[in-house]
Amino acid sequence: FESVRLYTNAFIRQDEKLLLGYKKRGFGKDLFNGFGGKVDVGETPLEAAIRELEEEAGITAPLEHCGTLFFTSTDSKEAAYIEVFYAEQFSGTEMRPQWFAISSAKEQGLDPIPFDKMWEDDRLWMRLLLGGCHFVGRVDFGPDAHLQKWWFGVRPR
Ligand code: 6U4
Ligand code: NA
Ligand code: NA
Repeated sequence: FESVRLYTNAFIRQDEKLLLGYKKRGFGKDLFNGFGGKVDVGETPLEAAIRELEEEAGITAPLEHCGTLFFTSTDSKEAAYIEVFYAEQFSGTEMRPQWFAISSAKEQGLDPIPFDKMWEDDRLWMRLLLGGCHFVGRVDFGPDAHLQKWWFGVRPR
């Protein structure tokens, strides 16, 4: 890669439910994901995470930093450095966001987390996030955004 771009990604959990949004355009189109985007000049990752959560989901939440991811891709000269945040409460209205069941036991008839409609790496680290770990990971993507290699380090939160 020739350059690195800094992003945020924020996940809201309530008991056994996880809030995700369906991306309608741009990078990651047609995938479910947490809420986030590019960190603007003069912003900290936490400030950007709070702003993007407001812009994309219409909610505010006491976000806590829970991990760091680094992605490279053979399809791009730009690597992605993503600060991941989570919260267990939020306020505000929800519109595009959708709840999914965390445990295999389906909660209130919700669908399970749609890993087949998410970035391929999410299944690697979501269990760390939901399991209470602080994590750092690097994922290298090959052609067509398929996983090639990954490395993860974890510690308790
Ligand atoms: P614009 O429209 O330029 O303002 P912005 O909302 O700033 O866009 P966007 O939507 O391109 O940025 O951000 C990409 C989002 O996708 C960030 O939340 C990071 C996330 N993301 C990128 N690669 C990912 C991957 N491999 N796995 C993952 N999330 C990824 O889980
Ligand atoms: Na975004
Ligand atoms: Na943005």
